[in-house]
Amino acid sequence: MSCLSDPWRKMQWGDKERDLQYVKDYQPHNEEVKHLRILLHGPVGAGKSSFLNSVNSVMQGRMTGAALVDSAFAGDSFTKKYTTYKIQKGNPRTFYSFIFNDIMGLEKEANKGVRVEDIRLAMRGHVRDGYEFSPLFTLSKEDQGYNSCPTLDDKVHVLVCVIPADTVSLLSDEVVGKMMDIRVAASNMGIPQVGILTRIDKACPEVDKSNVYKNKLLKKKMEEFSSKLGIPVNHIFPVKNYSSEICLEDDIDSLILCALRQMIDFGEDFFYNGTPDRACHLLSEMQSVRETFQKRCDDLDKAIELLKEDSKAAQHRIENAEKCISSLEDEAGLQGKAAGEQTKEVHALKKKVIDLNAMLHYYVLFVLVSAYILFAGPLGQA
Ligand SMILES: Nc1nc2c(ncn2[C@@H]2O[C@H](COP(=O)(O)OP(=O)(O)OP(=O)(O)O)[C@@H](O)[C@H]2O)c(=O)[nH]1
Ligand SMILES: [Mg+2]
Repeated sequence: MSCLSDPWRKMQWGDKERDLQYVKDYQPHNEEVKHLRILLHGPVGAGKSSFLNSVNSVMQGRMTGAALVDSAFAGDSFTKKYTTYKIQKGNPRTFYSFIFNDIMGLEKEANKGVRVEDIRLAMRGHVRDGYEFSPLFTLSKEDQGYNSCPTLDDKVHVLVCVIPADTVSLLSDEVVGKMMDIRVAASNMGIPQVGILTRIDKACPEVDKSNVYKNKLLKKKMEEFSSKLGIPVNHIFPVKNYSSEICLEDDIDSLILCALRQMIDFGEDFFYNGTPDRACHLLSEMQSVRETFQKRCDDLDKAIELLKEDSKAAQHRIENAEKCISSLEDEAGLQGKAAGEQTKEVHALKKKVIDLNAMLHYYVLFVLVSAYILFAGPLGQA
């Protein structure tokens, strides 16, 4: 494809050092935050991890590879965890004032790739560093990876939509739909958005990296990106990530630094864009307080339900015990009656024995008297 005689976007080429100094000196103009948080999102294999490696390399002045990149693209997202990348400033314990969050890529199928709801939670600061995304389940409040009280520092301050130039035309409606949902959520939270068009060398192998804005095909790709996702063309930046190179190149660095500088400037709008963003921030704070409150109420409801079940079970046991007692009482009553009858019988028997004894005494007396009469009379006469 032919080139334009004049670039369609003005860039001050060769001013790489100025942009580098700008991003190196950057400090957020808000005392509540230590750093500006930039979240990268986009389809699987778009070059998200490669972009943050490229930024790291430019800032360090040497090739680096902190984020793992998939060199043999196998279909599923290579990045699985929510990972924060800080860029070292010289000595190992000091870092630049902007940080990146890399996430799992988006996929066409509903149960594959990162879930839109998880990205919403990440933007609100609810996802802890190291959380492993599940394509099937959204991060829940009970999960260890859930940060229930995010600070302004934990929230995302600028959202970067990463699209590969060589496949922008092939983006499925489903992936575009997911990205639109994420964009709408970010807009509602007052998060500024930037787009980067990666893999420009793949889409236009003949592109002159020292003046990408003269390339007609690339212009068309950026317009396609803009119309598909609704991001204005002047918020989209073409980049070539370090992928096969072994040394830094000025033209590649310039594109990366230009994109990074814009991210920082757009991100600053999150803090200082006046009332709407501040209101959005307060709204998001209120939302998180509401969520915490709702969670407590849910817990209380659960506890009450459990107590109700316990009291039902206790009531049931009491009823059973009462039934047992009454049947025992009935049994005891019957046994008491039987015992009374037996006592009566014993008394009757005793009486009989006494009567028999008395009869026996009379009988013996009678025998003795009779014997005396029979034998004492004749003996006296004799
Ligand atoms: N030629 C070229 N290759 C690139 C560029 N950016 C990324 N790549 C390659 O594209 C492939 C995917 O890049 P990744 O950085 O892993 O993409 P990702 O968006 O992090 O992908 P997931 O983590 O799987 O979602 C890798 O092989 C990279 O080397 C680029 O600008 N030019
Ligand atoms: Mg990745």
